[in-house]
Amino acid sequence: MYKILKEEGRAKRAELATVHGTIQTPVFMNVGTAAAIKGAVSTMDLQQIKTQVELSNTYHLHLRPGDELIKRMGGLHKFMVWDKPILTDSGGFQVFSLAKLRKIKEEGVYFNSHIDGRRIFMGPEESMQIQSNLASTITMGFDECPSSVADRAYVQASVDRTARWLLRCKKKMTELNSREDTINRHQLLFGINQGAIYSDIRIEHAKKISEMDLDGYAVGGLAVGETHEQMYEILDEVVPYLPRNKPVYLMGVGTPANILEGVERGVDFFDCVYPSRNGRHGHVYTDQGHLNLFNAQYKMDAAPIEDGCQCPACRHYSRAYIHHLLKAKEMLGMRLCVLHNLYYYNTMMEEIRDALDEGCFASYKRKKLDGFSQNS
Ligand code: PRF
Ligand code: ZN
Repeated sequence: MYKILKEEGRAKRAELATVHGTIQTPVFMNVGTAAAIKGAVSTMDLQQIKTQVELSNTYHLHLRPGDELIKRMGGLHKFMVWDKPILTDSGGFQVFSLAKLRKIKEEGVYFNSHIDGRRIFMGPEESMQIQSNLASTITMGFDECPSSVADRAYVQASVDRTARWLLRCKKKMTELNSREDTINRHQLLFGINQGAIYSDIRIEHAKKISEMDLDGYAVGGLAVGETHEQMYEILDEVVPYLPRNKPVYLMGVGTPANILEGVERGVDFFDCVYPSRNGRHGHVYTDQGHLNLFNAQYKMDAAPIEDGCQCPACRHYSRAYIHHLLKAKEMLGMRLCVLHNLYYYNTMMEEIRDALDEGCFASYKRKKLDGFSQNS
């Protein structure tokens, strides 16, 4: 059950009740593609850094270790020891970004695994079966994410097929949820809007999928090469055509500034590899913009990454120590940066929710953006 608690313009403060607990939105989901947050971050750590939802990928877990193995191990929650919500992406996007020799047909996609090259088929039914085996909290519809430079005719044909695929996903999910041997029989299904930068195609698709009465709706196909301004424009145009009384998820986005702009436009859910990927490269986020701890200027800096930050890195360690760890290629250096970054994102989402609760999101957003521009 999704409930809007407060609104400010189009921005929503809401909650989504699931079998794995209630998600407070707006929320940033922490990306653990192959059932692990990269940077040696465990699910025990996630409990310390305000993570509400972990995100894993159908494509990766199907290839390795295999979703049937995970089902036999009791499902993804038990396997990775995480009892809060998990969202699984459908595999659509990863097939298109990682797999080799793809062939798209009406029935689904034939591709070669990026791990061992073996030929695999995945269509809407397969994606739902895999996500049901994983027993995640929220599943995503199987979609094609056309390139941001694809021509209009290609995008139209692709989006029409993605809409047909979504109907097949819904039918299959309904069947799986009614089976005795399904681990999580309350799996939710979110549909994904596509249409590249063609707003009329996106709006038509948004209307069509809104009628399918799904548990939530995602805007996919953004942050794939278009400018930030184009992305904001598309959100301005498309979000009003998605049901207001359902959660909205902006896939693979983004920077702290992108998230603030997304919230303003009515987005509830976000996910992105930036905090973990950048952390592994010594890039850390602060309210004054980002720092690169590899930089020699931090060699003797006794301050924490960010003054007042209560994350496991800042509570104990100096910039100088983390700089040393990074230079010495000690894994702990990466780990501390990733923990700080995820804590930073999760804390920003908490501040956003508090600001919405108090009706001062607009001024919070302005202040936060002003801070970022000091040092970036
Ligand atoms: N589709 C799916 N997953 C995604 C995307 C998409 O378009 C994106 C686009 N930014 C990220 N992850 N299924
Ligand atoms: Zn910190």
